[in-house]
Amino acid sequence: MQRILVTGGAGFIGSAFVRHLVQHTDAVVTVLDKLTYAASLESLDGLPSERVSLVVGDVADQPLVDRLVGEHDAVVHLAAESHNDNSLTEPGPFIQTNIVGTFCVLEAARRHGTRLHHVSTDEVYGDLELDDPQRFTEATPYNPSSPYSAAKAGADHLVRAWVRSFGVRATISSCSNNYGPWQHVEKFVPRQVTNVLEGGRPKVYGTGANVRDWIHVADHAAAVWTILERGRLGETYLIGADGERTNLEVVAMILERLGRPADDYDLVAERAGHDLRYAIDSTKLRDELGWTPAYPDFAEGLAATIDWYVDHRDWWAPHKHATEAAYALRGQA
Ligand code: NAD
Ligand code: TDX
Repeated sequence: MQRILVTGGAGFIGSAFVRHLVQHTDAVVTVLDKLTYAASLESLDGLPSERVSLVVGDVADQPLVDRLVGEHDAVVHLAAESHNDNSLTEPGPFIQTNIVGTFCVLEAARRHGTRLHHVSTDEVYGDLELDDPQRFTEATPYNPSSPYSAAKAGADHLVRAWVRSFGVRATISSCSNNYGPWQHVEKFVPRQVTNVLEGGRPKVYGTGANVRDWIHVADHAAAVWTILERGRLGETYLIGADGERTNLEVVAMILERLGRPADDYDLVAERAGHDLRYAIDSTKLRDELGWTPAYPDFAEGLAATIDWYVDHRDWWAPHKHATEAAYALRGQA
């Protein structure tokens, strides 16, 4: 039996990881989460209280993090400000949580000798040309574009330095774009689905030619557990499910599923510094650790996710108005 501390465990991916731990392991889990606007306690509803407990607090609160890390066998660190558009409006919280928060986790892991897995993103590598035959690998140089991805890159560099300089027992994973249930309506897929469900239209930045490499959140969660269990210390693993689609292709799939015409969307203002394309080569994770996605068919996973949003209006509707108001202020509504 392992005691695992999950920072950001009330968020979209963190809660999927906690559900994975409850369903597939005998770990006892503590969630440390500040419960920002992005958190959802409903995503943890129904989990057994003898297996999962919640501490409401800040990952940048060093004494709190030090105590909690000392009480656990492993830390999986997901707590972050996660939305690029917010980082362009107000970068401060991204520096504080993503960099200072990771520093606090690292110092605690160093002091207590606790195993750490740090959850990062493919965005640290910057972007690729649309026609580039290459995909990101673990050897791709860091080249982040936005305050969000630069803060995540900064955190990754701290983890690598703490591994090398202090022998902290850590692994890093960088995953591509996640989709699935419980994702906040600010993100691309939920925003477009709920726009349609509210009688509006999808809002696509720029030309919509940008490519993202989609993976179901349950596959990301399973991959993180695989790396925590069997990953080599000090290594980075890229997580992806070969799900490259242009934004317009995804919008077309959403419109079709919801019975709307294919051209029923709006092109809106471009995102500043908008990365063109992300694409993950996850050969290392697959060959070395034997991970494969359980949701290899993006169309199928997306359809199930759309249906989930149709069925969970009570969950997302209270957040929709404020989210769209923020987009309107940026000229992206
Ligand atoms: P999210 O925004 O849905 O959840 C983040 C969680 O962290 C929330 O519950 C929030 O309350 C919590 N949090 C924020 N600041 C905190 C703080 N200071 N102290 C404690 N808790 C805090 O994000 P997500 O999409 O679930 O992403 C989780 C992690 O995965 C992040 O580190 C992100 O960079 C990474 N990631 C996300 C994606 C993706 O597609 N969403 C892809 C690759 C990597
Ligand atoms: O309304 C929109 N219209 C639009 O065209 C929104 C919200 C997004 N977009 C575009 C921007 C991107 O090309 O869709 C794509 C996906 O956008 P986001 O959902 O904001 O994701 P992205 O910026 O790619 O970052 C995501 O994947 C990597 C997560 O939010 C990050 O946390 C993760 O690290």
